[in-house]
Formats: sequence, C-alpha cells, structure tokens
Amino acid sequence: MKHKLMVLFLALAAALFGAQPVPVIFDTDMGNDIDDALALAMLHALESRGEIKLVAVTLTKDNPWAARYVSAVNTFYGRGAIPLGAVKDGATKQEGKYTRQAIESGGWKWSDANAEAVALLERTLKAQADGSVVVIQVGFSTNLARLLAEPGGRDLIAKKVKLLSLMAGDFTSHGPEYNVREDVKACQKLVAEWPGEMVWSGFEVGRTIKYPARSIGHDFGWAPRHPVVDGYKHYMKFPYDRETWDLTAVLYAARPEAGYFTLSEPGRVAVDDKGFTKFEAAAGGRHRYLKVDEVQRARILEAMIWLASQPAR
Ligand SMILES: [Ca+2]
Repeated sequence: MKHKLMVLFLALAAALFGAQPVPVIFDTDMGNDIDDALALAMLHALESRGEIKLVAVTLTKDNPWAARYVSAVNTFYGRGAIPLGAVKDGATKQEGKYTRQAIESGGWKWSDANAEAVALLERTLKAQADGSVVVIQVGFSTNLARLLAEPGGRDLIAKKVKLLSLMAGDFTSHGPEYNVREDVKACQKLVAEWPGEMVWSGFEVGRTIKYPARSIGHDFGWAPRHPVVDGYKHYMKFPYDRETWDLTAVLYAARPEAGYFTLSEPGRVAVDDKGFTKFEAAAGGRHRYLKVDEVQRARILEAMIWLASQPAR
C-alpha cells in the first residue's frame, strides 16, 4: 500500500513539476563568434530551471582556449565538473578574440578538456537512457561525423539520441554558411548518415534576431563580473548588438513544443561541395528547418534575454 501511494505521489509530482531534465550535449566552436557564449549561458539557466541537464560539452574549434573558456563559464555557474571533450586536428586553430582575453582580464578559473571529443561523445551517450539525449551542434560537424564513422557509432546515435538541433546552413541561398563551409565533408557525412531527427536553424533565422547590447550592459549586473560579459566586450568594440544564431538552436532544442519557431515540412537537406545547403521536401524525411515570423522573433528574443542573463544558482 505504502509503495502504491509512493508511486502515485511520484506520478503526481512528475505531472505537476514536469518530467526529468532532458540530457543535453552541447557541441560548439566556442571562440569563433560570441553567440556560442550566450548560448552556453542559456543552457545553464535551463539547467537551473530543471528543464535540461548539460551532460557534456564537446569542442570543434581546435584551440585549447575554447575548452578553457567553456570550463571558466561552467565553473562560474557552479558546474565546473561537466565533462569537456576537445577536437583533434579540427578546424579554426586560431585563438580568436575573446576566450583567452576574457579569462585573463576576469581572472576566471578554468581547467583543460580532459577527453578527446569523440571518445567523450561515445561515453556520454552510452551512459544515458535510450532515446533521451538532445544534441545541439552550433559549430562544425567534425565531431559528429567522426562519431558516425566509429564502429557502432551510428547505432549508438540511433539508440540514444532523440533530436539533433543544429545551427548550420542557409535556406535562403545567400551562400555557404560558415559552420558548413569550415568542414564541408563532415557536414555532408552528417546529412547522409545521421539516423534520427535533425532540425536546422539556418543562417537566416539568427541573422534577423539580434541580442541587444543594452541587455549585456544591464541584465548581468547581479554579478560583479561575468565571464560571458567579459567575452562579449572583448569580441568586438562594445556596445554592439549581435546575431543570435547559436541561441536559436538552444531555444528550439530545449523547448521544441513551445511554438517559438515554425517547423518546415519534413524533407532532406543536401550539402554541395562548396557548402551550399538546399532543402527538398519529402514525405518521411528526417530533416526540417526553422522558420520565424515577426511575432515569433519578439517572443524568441524575450526568452533568450531572460535565459542568457538569468542569475547563477
Ligand atoms: Ca558557433
């Protein structure tokens, strides 16, 4: 009887307070643009709210300060133990404009990535429940393509991953988008072999929603210093508004049912050798891309600002 009451109580609690936090893997080229840093701040807020759990961060930018900056941000939010995986022989080896600079100016504590990215992806997926993991890719496809090439890699993804939310591509045909262009072959492998649902936030989505400088200037005042604000101020001459590319992929991944975005019909994304992306609708296709209208843009930006600047706890 006691047991039955407990089961009933747990079911009621789950219904009232929502389900278990969704395990998230964040795969980022931290250090190339500042939107990765704001996207990571959003993930910490979503974890504090019990919506997600950040189970690993893997890097596709091949510079040690990329992981060090992620470590500094995670440590600031009280989550310095989140495992980090570094890419080996990856794209964009340059240091960039804000990772080392923010750490040194702010005196932020960090540690180095203690794993290679693909090995960490494998280990992390194996440890999670079947069909539970959301992967957010906001850099190049290097790590995920290599995971697909591992023996059993594709099966592991099919078994464990619920959704791949990625910022990549351009579905208005302006040109090859940066995240695709920097490792075209990896992105081609990803679209050809990824076994599950894939939702693309193309260049045109984040380009039309800009994170405002005034939020960076005012909304982070709850901390005397903040590593994301330090990064933002080093990345370009402050004040400036910045496109929210990577933030869109995080928001969709965390709250796919919230109506922030409109989904395209199902179909297939094709990536040519120059990095152009093209979408073709097809019944039963596992790829979709995000669309936004004016009302959605305002609502999306509001959510991004609330989440990115939410106090650490
Ligand atoms: Ca990025």
